[in-house]
Amino acid sequence: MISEKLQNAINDQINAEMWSSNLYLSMSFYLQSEGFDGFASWMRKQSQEELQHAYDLADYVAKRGGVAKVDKIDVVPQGWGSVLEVFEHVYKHECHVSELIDELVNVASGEKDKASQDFLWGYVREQVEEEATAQGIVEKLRKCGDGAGILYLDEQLGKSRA
Ligand code: OFO
Repeated sequence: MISEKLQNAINDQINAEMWSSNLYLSMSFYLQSEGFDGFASWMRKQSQEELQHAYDLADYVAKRGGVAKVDKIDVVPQGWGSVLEVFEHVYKHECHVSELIDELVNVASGEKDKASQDFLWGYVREQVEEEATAQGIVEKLRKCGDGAGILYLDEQLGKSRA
């Protein structure tokens, strides 16, 4: 059975994942409005992925005898200056999420809950991927500058499964 302290900490993370989902949806709408359909579609998949993270955390809490909770989600930013700015923001945000997940592992460890630590390591590994992916896109965008390369990247990301 999960401790109340860890249950509450995971519930906070569920809220954070839902906030991330809204952030990426907001970015997707911005990219779409700028005519970058590929980037917009990639970002929408990211938004769905974040929601899935929230569902998985909730299922885990329930499986361990706790109660998952839906809370109020704060407003997310909207409108960025450029595609590069959007992806720099994604990278910064994923680094922040990594810190939240690390802290969650610390709580699970403080509660001596081995099963939860094991479950949460999956999220730690996922964050390594998410940071690297965002950083990779930022680097490519920096190389593109304002040139036509950005249209190629838009097309490529639109085809990728995120
Ligand atoms: Fe982008 O990360 Fe969720 O956890």
